[in-house]
Amino acid sequence: MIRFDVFTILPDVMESYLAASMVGRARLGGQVVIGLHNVRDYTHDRHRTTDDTPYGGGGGMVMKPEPIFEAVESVLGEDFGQVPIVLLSPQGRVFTQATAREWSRQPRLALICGRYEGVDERVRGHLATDEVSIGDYVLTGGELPALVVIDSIVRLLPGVLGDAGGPDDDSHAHGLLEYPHYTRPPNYRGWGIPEVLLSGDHARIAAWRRDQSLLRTSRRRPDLLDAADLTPEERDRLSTRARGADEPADAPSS
Ligand code: JD8
Repeated sequence: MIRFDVFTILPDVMESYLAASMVGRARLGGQVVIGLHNVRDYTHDRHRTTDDTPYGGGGGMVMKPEPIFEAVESVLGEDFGQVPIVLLSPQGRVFTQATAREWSRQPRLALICGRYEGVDERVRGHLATDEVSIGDYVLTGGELPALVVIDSIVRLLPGVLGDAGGPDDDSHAHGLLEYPHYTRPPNYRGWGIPEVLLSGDHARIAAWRRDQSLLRTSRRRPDLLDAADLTPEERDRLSTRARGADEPADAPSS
């Protein structure tokens, strides 16, 4: 079981996604508990103010430190100091599958979502223990990044994905892109499927899939190959193999 505590001024927006997705099922199954905490509930003024103008001037608003500190300290209680407190921010290190795997072994994680121009720097310096970004593009706040982090961790938990062919089978598990997938019909608008997939020869199918993963990765994401889990033979083959177009699809099967 893992517990997430999310600090946001938009808990309702997050709840609608978290209720509907596979994360929703994991919550019903008791593998995940998600506490959504409205930072506004931790303000003390009549207007429940969560943001203010920046010192030094300039445009935009900055999220005030007090409601965020008080919310996190109050919710984490005795666990404060033990739990990673993650700030979602474009300035963080990029969140990867390796981070998802590490955090999936934690019993509890706190996620702070800013809005506007971001949070007062003291949140970053004196409350957050980690700062991550989900990628190099600009969003309007940390809520979508927090959902991304939660989703990527929840699907790694035992018993969440249901059947076999789970997390180990997919893209990034070995550091390679996925092989092509096909389902019925075998001929759609004249486009067939690779004959090998109809052969019933499981060794040949596994070899074809591995080969497709390697070829795809070397064509589309050669940057992944350094860290990928490859045999010396596979590395040797890739270095000598022409990195041409993906092999053309096999002839239609019918
Ligand atoms: C948190 C406020 C908006 C960002 C002024 C636009 C993560 N990969 C990512 N992209 N964007 C975010 C992100 C954006 C956020 C906040 C995360 C809080 N904003 C700000 C800086 C410029 N506005 C993110 N993780």
